[in-house]
Amino acid sequence: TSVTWTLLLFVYFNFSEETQSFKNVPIKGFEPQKPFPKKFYPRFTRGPVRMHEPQQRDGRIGNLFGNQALDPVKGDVERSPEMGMIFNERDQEVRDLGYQKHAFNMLISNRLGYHRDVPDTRDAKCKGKSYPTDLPFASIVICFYNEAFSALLRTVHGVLDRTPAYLLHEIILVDDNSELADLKEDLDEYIKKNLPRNIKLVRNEKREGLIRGRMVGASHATGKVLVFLDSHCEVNEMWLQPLLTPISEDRRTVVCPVIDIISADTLAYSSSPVVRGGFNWGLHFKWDLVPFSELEGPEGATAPIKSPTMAGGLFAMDREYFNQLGQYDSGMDIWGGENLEISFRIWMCGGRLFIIPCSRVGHIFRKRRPYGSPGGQDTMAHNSLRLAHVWMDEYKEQYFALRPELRTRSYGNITDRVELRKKMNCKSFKWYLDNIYPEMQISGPNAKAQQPVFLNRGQKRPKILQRGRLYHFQTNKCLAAQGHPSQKGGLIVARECDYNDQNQVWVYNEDHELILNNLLCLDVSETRSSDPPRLMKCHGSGGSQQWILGKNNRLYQVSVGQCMKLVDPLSSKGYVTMAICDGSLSQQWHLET
Ligand code: LR7
Ligand code: MN
Repeated sequence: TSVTWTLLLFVYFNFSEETQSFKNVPIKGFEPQKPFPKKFYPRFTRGPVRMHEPQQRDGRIGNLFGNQALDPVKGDVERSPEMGMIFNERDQEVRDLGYQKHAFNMLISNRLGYHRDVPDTRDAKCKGKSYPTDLPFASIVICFYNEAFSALLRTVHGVLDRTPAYLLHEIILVDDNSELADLKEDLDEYIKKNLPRNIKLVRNEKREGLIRGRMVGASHATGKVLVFLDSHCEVNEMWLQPLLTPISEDRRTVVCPVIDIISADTLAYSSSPVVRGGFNWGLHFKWDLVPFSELEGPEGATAPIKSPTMAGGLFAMDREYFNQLGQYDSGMDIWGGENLEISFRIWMCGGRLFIIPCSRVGHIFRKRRPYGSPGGQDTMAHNSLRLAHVWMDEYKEQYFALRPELRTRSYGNITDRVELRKKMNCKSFKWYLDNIYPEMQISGPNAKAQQPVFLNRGQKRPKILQRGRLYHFQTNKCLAAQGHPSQKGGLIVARECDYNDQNQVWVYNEDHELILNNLLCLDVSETRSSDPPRLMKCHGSGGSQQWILGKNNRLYQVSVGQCMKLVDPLSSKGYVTMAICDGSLSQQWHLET
């Protein structure tokens, strides 16, 4: 580790000067912009882009970092806080359109390019482990619908960069009838020109959804083991061998990596705690803490963890076993439910499901799903109904108790799936609950409520770095709440500084939050970078509440990529807005302690 860190620091310091001088280039180009093309999805650069190699600035990829060597963990807010800086209208367009279509910061994703190193988040004990060399070959299936081009390509290149070539039988990309022009027009050419021959692209003629989409992918696969990934993932060091090993020992073992978090706002990659999969009676997947009994044993924190369910997107399974076990329920549409269905089926029909702590894969966690189903149906309800009727026996009543309106809803024909269950002699749902998920409680008048456990970075309180007034140089005013400082959604304004007013006291902490009077966080709109900042409940997940007190006294917002500006220095209203950082006086603030 220390070697890696020295290296990182070396690279960082070596290029930080260059970074500075380069960052000035777009700023001085404040001349009127050329009209930008209709298509905001930047195309790929011609030719392969190799790791740490300067990315070509050919005017198409919109990469302002041009000749700067790539920071190995670019996207990390601590290391390059201004990765999402907006320099012109086009950047803003890319950012806003990205949030609209993909619910993450596409501007940063594009600037990262198709290669980046990710921090090795494995437990130190994993690094000393060795794995057999004669492991089964893997076919990786990645199904996508309207994915951001750069996120998809980073998923593919991440696999190519961090998987031993001899284990990688093929990657099968399944385009689920995407509409985005670059996916339709440029992807074939990119694959042909830049990727090895074992990267294949299959196109669905109509939208099938991720469940039938994965079945299509699996039907084209010829490797021994299937590995499914979402189209916005980045695999970590040594991710595949720990997954293949337990499968090679017992083909009825299905395994999931630990899913690390890639921030939707900053694309920063961070470690997840080791948790396991559960569900609630609404048939939603949830994360549970791992019981101590599972963490015991000689291997300690690195041993596979028995998991009642999987999240759904990232897992590996023997291909023949996948077929034998009934693939997926092809009557399920678009999104939802298939993850619990396959989990129940694995356990009830003689298989096992584990989370492998030494295998880590990052996934972009968005705050909303950016697409619907073609007819606007609630496919999650449809799919959950099917799985309840096939697998849950009398316990489906628990679901209906929560969703009484679904009791009479039709769910299509399930005879094939019921047959399958009979043919394989699968155990009862009661057996599953008793033996695999005894923590699950049957709700009733006396049942305790289950405490949901969410994936987050723990409950630690961020350390306070500074406390004081946010002073505007040009006007000698201070930043304060327009109305009451505890009013959620309230605007902020610059007004006469009052040194006795607690409502002008801001706290700046190590999570880069700005908290007014210990109450609310300064926040910006996710989808529209032109909206003024507001006071909101602190959510602790960065992005819209991350601020950097940068050079030239600027107050920079990480996910919007702009600086706080006083709209009209002469007006007594004191309105503020987010604007392209230009170093002007109206954008200069100082946190006075
Ligand atoms: O119609 C569609 N066609 C597709 O090909 C809809 C989606 N897709 C693709 C999509 O582009 C993506 O690559 O299918 C993949 C999964 O869709 P997401 O990323 O919108 O799903 P999600 O990450 O929001 O949801 C989780 O639950 C889903 C339930 O159906 C799937 O099982 C997802 O794979 C799953 N994702 C994960 O498990 C990653 C970790 C998330 C957690 C917790
Ligand atoms: Mn996903």
